[in-house]
Amino acid sequence: MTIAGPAAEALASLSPSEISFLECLPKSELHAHLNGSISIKALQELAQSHGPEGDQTIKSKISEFASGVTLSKIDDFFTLFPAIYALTSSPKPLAIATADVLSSFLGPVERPNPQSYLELRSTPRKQPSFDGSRLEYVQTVLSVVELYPATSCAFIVSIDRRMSEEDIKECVDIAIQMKQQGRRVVGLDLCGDPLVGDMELFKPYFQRAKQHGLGITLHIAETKDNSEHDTNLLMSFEPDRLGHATFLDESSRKMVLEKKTPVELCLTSNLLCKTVPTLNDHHIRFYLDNKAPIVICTDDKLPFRTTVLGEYALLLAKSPLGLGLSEQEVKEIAEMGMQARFGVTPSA
Ligand code: 6MZ
Repeated sequence: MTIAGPAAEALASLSPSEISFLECLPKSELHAHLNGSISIKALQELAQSHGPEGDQTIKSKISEFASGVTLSKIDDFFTLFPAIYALTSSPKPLAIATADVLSSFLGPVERPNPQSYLELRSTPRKQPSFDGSRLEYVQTVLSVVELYPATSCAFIVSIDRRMSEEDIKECVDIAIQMKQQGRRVVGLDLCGDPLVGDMELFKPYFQRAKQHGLGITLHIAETKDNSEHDTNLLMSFEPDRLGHATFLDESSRKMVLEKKTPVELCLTSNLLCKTVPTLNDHHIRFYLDNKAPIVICTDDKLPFRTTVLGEYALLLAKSPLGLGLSEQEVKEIAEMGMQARFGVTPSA
């Protein structure tokens, strides 16, 4: 996976012994979107073998990913996905993409890295963007996830804020059904354009998933335009983890600290989507100051060109390239990530 931008600069500033230290730390990636995490190499291969013939848009989009996307605001981010979806539009290429993402996080399936763990998330698609049903989408991803041991990897079903009630119901039913059949679905996520959708509609479905033992994680307060009403409503879902939580209001922050809800933090993603101006302004400071649980994640390493190691480098590197934390602090953060897994109990 190509690494460039802030994480690469932070990594380049570290000594060989600091890099070896980071390499040996546990890496619990709990916030990675499948279609945002595919490598350039796999996309190129998919474009050759499964892409719409002669489609220049896809080729130019892949070059754009390779040289680094520039986003002027987070809204631009969501326009990146149709080109990727055109390459994962049926079970076979979806399985190839999943295998690529898993091996990039965990190492080869026959010899996964014992220090790495991944809860991969994805939004089940159907016609017209996927040549199959939503159930087939989930089963395809699971068939690859389950090639790895349960101590390495699990799957979270994402629900997009743009979905209709019928779509939400279908996805939640699939997640519950898969869990009941002993398949490796461990949670439900809420994602997508942060300003779309009426969260009241989603609440009973997330409650139902929770009752069935699925972990709940929500993208919350990702932009400054998210209303306090939206955030408070999402907090009433009683999430087990939160994604981003960049603009959490006072009362929600208090609740997060009281409940010790782990927050999935994606440093490079926030910088490149411009929801956080500089690393020193990042809300990670709030959680560190309050000794609250956090997990360091990559979000979408295809456009953000980062890795978990690169994100750890942002913690350790001296300011302004990094946050200047001590090795002991970074180690404790890495261990917190392992504690926040849905799929494996902390004692396992
Ligand atoms: C909100 C995001 C996201 O599900 O097709 N997604 N939603 N905020 C983010 N941070 C910048 N990054 C990715 O992966 C792609 C989908 O994940 C969501 C978007 O809905 C995107 O379409 P899957 O595997």
